[in-house]
Amino acid sequence: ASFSQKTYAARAKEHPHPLVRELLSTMERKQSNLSLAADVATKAELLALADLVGPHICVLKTHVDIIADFDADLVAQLQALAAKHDFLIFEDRKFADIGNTVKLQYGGGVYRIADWAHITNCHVIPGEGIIEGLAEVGAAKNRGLLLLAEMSSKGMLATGAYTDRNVEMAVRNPFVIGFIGSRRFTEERDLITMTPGVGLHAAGDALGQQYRTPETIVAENGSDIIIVGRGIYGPGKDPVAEAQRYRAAGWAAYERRLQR
Ligand code: 6AU
Repeated sequence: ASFSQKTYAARAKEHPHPLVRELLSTMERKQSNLSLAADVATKAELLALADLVGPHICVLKTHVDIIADFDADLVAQLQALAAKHDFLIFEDRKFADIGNTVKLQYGGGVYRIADWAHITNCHVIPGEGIIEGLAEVGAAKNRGLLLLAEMSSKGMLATGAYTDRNVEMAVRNPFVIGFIGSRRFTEERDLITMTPGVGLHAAGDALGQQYRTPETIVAENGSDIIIVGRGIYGPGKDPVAEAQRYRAAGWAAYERRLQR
């Protein structure tokens, strides 16, 4: 059977990568395939949002370079919240340089991403060396990498042969745990898909973002995790109520997929 037809619990038991076992069992335990995209501008806002929404998510997705007052204490506090609420941390860094440079960007600099982010992601535009460079830093720390096989935005160029090359590279690199994209891409090994551009509130934004529903993404396309940002914390929204709504919608779509 397709991995999409198996429960997260069954996949957690069989998965060769310890980080993915942890991720899938967290999803099962919390009955959540929801990741929050916390694109807020300050440390206080990020911590407050993570504490409020934490009980409802499996993964907190950050863009730490947006945070005006980033410091090491933010990382310590995020790790404490991850332990308190039982979620993993995904720094959405979208590395895109040669292997030697991304190694330095991932392990060092101001953010020291590999020290605290369970998951990060990259574009494979430079070729396979980017994966090898990131793996040199992250593999020993039990981290995992997602490849941007597709994007959610209007006019994006990650299509066709480019997407196929992402899938080939993912299959042969054990540091890669899956994809950013709109669907399940392969049955070669149990690579996960996390999908951004999920919303029940709008069709898109003024800058090219496009939204699809949890039903389309999880039940029909076989993706594993929905990533939701402004649909949860946007203007006038109650983040806890919206997180509960997206979590319920994502989980219902997963249950419908298992019935198919
Ligand atoms: O729900 P939104 O539109 O408020 O936020 C979507 C989030 C943002 C983007 O940086 C990110 O998802 N994203 C990504 C990721 C996760 O890599 C890829 C993509 O194709 N589209 C996209 O929106 O934090």
